[in-house]
Amino acid sequence: MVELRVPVTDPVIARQTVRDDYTIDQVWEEYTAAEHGVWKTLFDRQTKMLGGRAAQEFYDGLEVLKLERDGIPDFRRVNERLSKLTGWTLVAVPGLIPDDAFFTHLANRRFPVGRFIRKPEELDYLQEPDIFHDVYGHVPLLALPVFADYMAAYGRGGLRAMKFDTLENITRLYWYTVEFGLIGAADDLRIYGAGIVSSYAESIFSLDGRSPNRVGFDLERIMRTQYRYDDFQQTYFVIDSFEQLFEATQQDFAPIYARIKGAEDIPARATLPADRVIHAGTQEYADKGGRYKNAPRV
Ligand code: HBI
Ligand code: FE
Repeated sequence: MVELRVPVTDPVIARQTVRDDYTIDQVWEEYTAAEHGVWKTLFDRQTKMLGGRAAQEFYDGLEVLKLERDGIPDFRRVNERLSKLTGWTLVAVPGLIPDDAFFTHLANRRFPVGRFIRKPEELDYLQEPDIFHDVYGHVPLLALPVFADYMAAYGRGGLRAMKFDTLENITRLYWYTVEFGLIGAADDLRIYGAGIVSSYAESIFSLDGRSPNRVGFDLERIMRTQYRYDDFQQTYFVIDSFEQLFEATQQDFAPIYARIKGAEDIPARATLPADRVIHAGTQEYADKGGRYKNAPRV
């Protein structure tokens, strides 16, 4: 039995004994009609709003995994399809879990998903990753082999980073790619980051907003860049392809860590002379004090 870091309001989580690897049972039968209703509302709203904004691979993943509007997915059904495609499975967890447990799951191709779903009165903002963020945001791309490989490599890299004491740097890589990444050419940018595709307001802000920078992907640069934890990002990094992302992990990070240990952090708002700048942001949103809840349209 492990100690949870968060208060548990989901009764199906509260009555369970959490395993040593922080997993619990999903108990899909016990989601209420109201909980399925929240999923439907979010799924419809987000899919309509995304329109053509997300990467094609995201839509392909939704379809091949049969993630639909009808209600909260049953992991047993998703896993039948997902495991055949890329060897990944979903496991239920109570919420945020410790970094080493999280990385160990990823390295073994298990994606930890919060069992609970947000309340109807918190559709737009919540601190913890819930089942809508985790499944709608993260799972479609796990059906894509090259992205599935990237995520597993990230898990291994995370465990290694803990030994190098560079957890902050590897977390930035996850943040600026898996959570908040953009993909494509300057005239056809798309979203692939889970934190964006599962957020109504950030889907618009990240792609069409004047305020944030949009800059070409550079692994070492990203590892040095500070990020916003509780508001829209000030810079989004753009990959050309998922192959580029995976290939960037196929090198020894030790020399990179050695270099960046001596280098200064890069502020979240900065663009550098060496950057491939796609859009130089005005930073007007951040300069006015930000605040996710009062999100502007652009
Ligand atoms: N736990 N359930 C869950 N989901 C996450 O995304 C998560 C986590 N624990 C740690 C963590 N993320 C991050 O610290 C890592 O990306 C570094
Ligand atoms: Fe996430």
